[in-house]
Amino acid sequence: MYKKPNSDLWNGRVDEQDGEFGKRWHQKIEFLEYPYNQKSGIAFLGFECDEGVKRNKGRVGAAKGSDELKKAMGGFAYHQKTKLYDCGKIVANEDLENSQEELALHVSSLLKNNHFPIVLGGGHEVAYGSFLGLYNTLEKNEEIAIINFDAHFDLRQSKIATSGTPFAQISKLDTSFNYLCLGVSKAVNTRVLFNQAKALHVEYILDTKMTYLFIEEIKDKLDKFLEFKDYIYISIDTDVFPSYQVPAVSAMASRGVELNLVYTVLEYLLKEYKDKIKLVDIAEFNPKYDVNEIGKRAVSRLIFDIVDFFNI
Ligand SMILES: [Mn+2]
Repeated sequence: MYKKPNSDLWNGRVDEQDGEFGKRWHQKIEFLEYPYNQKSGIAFLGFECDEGVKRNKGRVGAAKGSDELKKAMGGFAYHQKTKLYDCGKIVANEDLENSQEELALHVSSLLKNNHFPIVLGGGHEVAYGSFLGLYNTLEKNEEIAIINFDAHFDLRQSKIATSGTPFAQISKLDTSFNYLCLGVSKAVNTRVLFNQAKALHVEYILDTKMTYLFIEEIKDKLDKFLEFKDYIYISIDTDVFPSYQVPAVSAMASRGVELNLVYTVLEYLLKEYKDKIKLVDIAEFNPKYDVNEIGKRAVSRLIFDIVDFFNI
């Protein structure tokens, strides 16, 4: 079910004497409703969903993630030139498959109106809906590259959709499957999942190799992976980060990939491949398990940084 944007989520300090240059996001955010036909901008769309994590037998609570992130972003200083829109949210129900289709419809509409969607989950089941939204706008023979920052492949074979199946679902669509997973943990993905990744020609870098020591190898891998691809979809599962940086997730990573490294990789992608990147989503941020707002601040700051690259 679609819910219109809620202005109550956007609050922050007001420096009245400083005029336009003293403004913060809560003063600049505009509210845009489906079907989103206004001047293009960065479009935050929530996917309020616990159903995927519930079906995957994880710790639920990520449904509240999108509203909490919007609340956290209100206080950011506005440096951007681009318009910022809160586009409301899709509230999922027990019919997850249907809710993913509904999300896809909204993402397609944002893309057709030349917005840059940043979809805020929800569990990682958000990824199937996000991808489907982009996929449904494609002309024939166009290739989407998926870059997923995640401790897990999320390639589990299952009759029903869960937070552990989105990329397996995508691999079954009638398009080539180009998937690079950054930060995979050997400790939490079984050999079945590694075999599944191999069978689907999935590329990956282990969490142990996602450090600054390997930054050139990481960039090389990205360049090779992105050759001949038309569009890029970036998914960020916040359980890729070390638990001390983002404790607010269903499945905490004991090792994880540092926020700063993810920032550097995103900076590289957004500088080198900006025109191809069509869509970003943030998954698995679960405020229920946050500690003193550490996770909320880290994840919202990452969104700030992504938005900030659009100044260039
Ligand atoms: Mn995931």
